[in-house]
Amino acid sequence: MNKAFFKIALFLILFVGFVSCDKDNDNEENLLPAEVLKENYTIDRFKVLNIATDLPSTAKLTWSIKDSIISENADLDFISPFQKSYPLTLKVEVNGETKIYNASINVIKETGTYSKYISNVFDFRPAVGQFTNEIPLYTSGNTEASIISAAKKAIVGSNTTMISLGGFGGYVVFGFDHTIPNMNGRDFKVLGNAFWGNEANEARAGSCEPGIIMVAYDKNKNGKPDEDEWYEIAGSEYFKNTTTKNYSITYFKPDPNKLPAAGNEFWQVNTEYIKWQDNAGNSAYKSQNVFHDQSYYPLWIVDTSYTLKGTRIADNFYDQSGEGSYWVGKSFEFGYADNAPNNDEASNIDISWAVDKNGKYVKLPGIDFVKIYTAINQEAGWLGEVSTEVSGAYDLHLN
Ligand SMILES: [Ca+2]
Ligand SMILES: [Ca+2]
Ligand SMILES: [Ca+2]
Repeated sequence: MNKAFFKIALFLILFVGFVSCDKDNDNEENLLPAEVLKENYTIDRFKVLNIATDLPSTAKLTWSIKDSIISENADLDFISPFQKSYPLTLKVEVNGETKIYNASINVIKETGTYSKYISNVFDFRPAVGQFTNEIPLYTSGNTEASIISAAKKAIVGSNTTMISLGGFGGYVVFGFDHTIPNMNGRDFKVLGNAFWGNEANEARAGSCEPGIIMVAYDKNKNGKPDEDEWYEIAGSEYFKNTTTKNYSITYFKPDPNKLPAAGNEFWQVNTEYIKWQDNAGNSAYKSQNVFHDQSYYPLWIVDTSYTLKGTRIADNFYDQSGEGSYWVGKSFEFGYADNAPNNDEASNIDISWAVDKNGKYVKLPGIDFVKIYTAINQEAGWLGEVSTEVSGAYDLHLN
């Protein structure tokens, strides 16, 4: 062994180390390309810009506008209500290596004019109810399509009237002419006819008939809500054990010739009017009151029964008078339709409350469609069934 040997050995170790180190660098150069983003993106206000990347699955992505992280997904869904230019930064980390990419997103004014209100009604199927066939009005020969178009006349635009969804499960599906962006805080308002009762007796109670709100983002851009695009807004009752998920109820068409007569006094309800049955093994009758003598079963539905389903929340009405004369419905804290007066913050909804079927929060860039259905299966004495009313909705970000 001599000095020369050691020198060669040392040289070899250093050389091999250098080569392997250089090889690592080469690999990482291959993992992270020089270009990932375009220099500029252009998108209309209230439209979602999708920027897809094709990076190794082990890469950690951080999308930012200035100092705010806006996403950590592989793809970015960007939307803004403002006509503005945004400096976009994408940080990519993989195998301890970090690379920064920059781009600019130009949000431009759309051509044409958006409406902040509902622009279309896709579906309407009320449950059995005292306003069914009245709001909107059924006339002889009407089909499901004509009733949906009557519902559309009622709640599209700013000049709206009301539709009633009847008892549990009755629903309406509507949409907007743009995507309502999911910004910080609440994003849209649902209009109903809730009002407070005597606040000296009880605050935040009165005529509150909560409806579940579902939202959909038109991810596949086909202009309609698809089954896999729906998410439920998890209102204040969603995670409570008094709430029943996947509840379903079947209503049976009554034989008009075999009905007991209703009374003449306002509290005399016909308690054996329309039979219903739920998926928990309960069965009973919906009652008919003296104020409404039209059929409570939707007359355009030819089937002798129909089933409605969804999340059911606990009964919220009780008889405050103790003698059946004054029924009051308590308002829930947040996240429901027709649950608080239209000027109350509780009628405003945050898209960030949306959850998937397993109750896991989802991050939607915005929403294009809303479905509302009655969340309660309760008869409130002479007031009749608890039924959600909808008289419109609007985007809180569009002025
Ligand atoms: Ca929001
Ligand atoms: Ca769709
Ligand atoms: Ca109502």
